[in-house]
Amino acid sequence: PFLTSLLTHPTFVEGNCWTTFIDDTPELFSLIGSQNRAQKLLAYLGDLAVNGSQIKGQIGEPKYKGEIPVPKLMNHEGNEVDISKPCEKGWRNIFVKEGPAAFAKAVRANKGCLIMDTTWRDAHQSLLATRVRTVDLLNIAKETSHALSNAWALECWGGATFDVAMRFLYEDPWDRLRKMRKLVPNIPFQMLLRGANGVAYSSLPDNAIYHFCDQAKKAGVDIFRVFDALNDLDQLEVGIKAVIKAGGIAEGALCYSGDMLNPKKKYNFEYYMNLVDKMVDMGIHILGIKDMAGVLKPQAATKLVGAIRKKHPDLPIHVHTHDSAGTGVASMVACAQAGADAVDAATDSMSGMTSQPSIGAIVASLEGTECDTGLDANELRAIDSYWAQLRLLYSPFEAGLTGPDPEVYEHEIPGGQLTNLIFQASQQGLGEQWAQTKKAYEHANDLLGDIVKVTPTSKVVGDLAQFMVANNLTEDETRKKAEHLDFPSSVLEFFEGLMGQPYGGFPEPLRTHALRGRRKMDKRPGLYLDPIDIDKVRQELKDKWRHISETDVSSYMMYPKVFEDYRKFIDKYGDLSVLPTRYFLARPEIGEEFHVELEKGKVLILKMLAIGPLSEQTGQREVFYEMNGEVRQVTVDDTK
Ligand code: 3PY
Ligand code: ZN
Repeated sequence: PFLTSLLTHPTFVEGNCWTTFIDDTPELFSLIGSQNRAQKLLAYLGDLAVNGSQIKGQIGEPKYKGEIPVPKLMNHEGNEVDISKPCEKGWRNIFVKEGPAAFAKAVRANKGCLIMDTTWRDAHQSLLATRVRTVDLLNIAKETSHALSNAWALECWGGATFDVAMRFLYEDPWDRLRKMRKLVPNIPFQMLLRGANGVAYSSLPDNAIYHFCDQAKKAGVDIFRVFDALNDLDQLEVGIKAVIKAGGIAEGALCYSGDMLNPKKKYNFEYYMNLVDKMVDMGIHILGIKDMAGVLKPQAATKLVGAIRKKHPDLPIHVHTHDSAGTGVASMVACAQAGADAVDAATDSMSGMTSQPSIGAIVASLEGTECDTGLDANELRAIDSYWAQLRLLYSPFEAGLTGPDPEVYEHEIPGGQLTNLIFQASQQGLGEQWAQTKKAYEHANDLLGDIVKVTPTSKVVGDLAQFMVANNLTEDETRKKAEHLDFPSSVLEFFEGLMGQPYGGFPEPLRTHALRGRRKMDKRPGLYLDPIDIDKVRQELKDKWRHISETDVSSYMMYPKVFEDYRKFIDKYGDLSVLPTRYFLARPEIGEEFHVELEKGKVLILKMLAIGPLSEQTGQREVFYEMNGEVRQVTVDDTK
């Protein structure tokens, strides 16, 4: 391709070529760059055409493959909102100009109850296996900056979105963050940080967490919701300190579990109040109440939020929930009325069940009261019309939920995990076994000492439950036979202490029986880990991949193997984030024309012409595409 670019370059053709021509003509390289990119893109499209989508978790093709129009926004006076530029008004300005303490003070002084929209993170993590791609967020970003300009924040990063981006969508999560930030300069961006685990599934050396938070703040995160899956204060402290050092807003979150109004349950009112006091002492700017399973009933919400409000009048309170039981709106309204400064909700068509409660329902419920959200229902509805269609495009990742599951008050499975387990059960046609799995989850939790369940401890309980079902073991039998059972690795890691210390200690003698001589950590795991030599890691990555940014270093420290696999994929197929989702998930019809903008102004016009016959000798097929008017072909291994 280089020779072709050179031979066809106008200067060369005119015979005006001098010796430094190649050095002085950088567009030659960009031309080769885009030809290379085009060829790599064709390799992906060819593969998809022959072998179908290889995206993990995808079942079938999208239900809707048409264009998704970006809605017009009409304000309450009936005038069209000018969305040619992102909105500049919003709560983020206070943070940017005056810092975290000023932000906390301003939201405390606000009369109503603000909303955090979770659509860009938890809602699709809980409903669509975290598969929503960057391009689909960017397409609605400017409009969102206007419609939600009065929101507390957009939750748009962290949690599972980080590894899923690289692992399954072949995207750089940092690139997503930077691009969203450009289009939404005004609304605070919030992320979910798993304390000393960062965005991974077990503890990392502390310096990796500090490095990560510093990079995340620089790339555009404002508010960090920091939690620990066991409410282990030592684990939480690592994350909180790293956020404060990075200059971010530290939202320290307690994970709400059980039912604090039920005197038989382990986690009571005093337990939660003590956690709040300890986090306040650590210097948090905001208190988060993280109800990951949606078990915070309205009455408990009123009592807990009311008491915190009274004891810590200057502390902003922000509540998160899932609507699994169907009580999400009622609980969030109760929180607002008890003095919460912000509650979480998702756009209507991405809300309900294992996701957050509906933003429209909460806004309407609080409208005109002293807890008014300051959001405009019409503008929210316009944004929602985009999401209603987008959800159909992502239909291959639907778990098939049909209604609420109030049994969550018993099994306490977090929203995201509930969707996963239902999906797995429906794949295996396990109607009967699903009921059994939910019961086993309850029993597994009891066996482990009734622990707080959220990533990564929820996986421990889930793995143990599936292990018990598969081996036909009751709770009692598991306890009795523990010395002879080969427990799932996550259970052993939990018992070793790799996820921190559970409240009330580990269950004995089960822990000792299960570990059979493996190590037992009694302090936070980070204290046993040596710091990472970040300079060395950076150099090694540069030697291997040449172009390495500081955020790549962070990705690698979080997920070494996932990062390397992602880079190998990019080397082979290029950056696919530019490909519209419909063509990322499914092949086009023969003759259907579509456009891909490789970069600003460089548009490819593509049309699949034919898929050739299978060659008996090579096991390959030729796929023919028309690209900007020229016929191109790719050879693809038929692996079907
Ligand atoms: C995550 O850790 O990804 C969660 O969403 C926990 O609720
Ligand atoms: Zn959640």
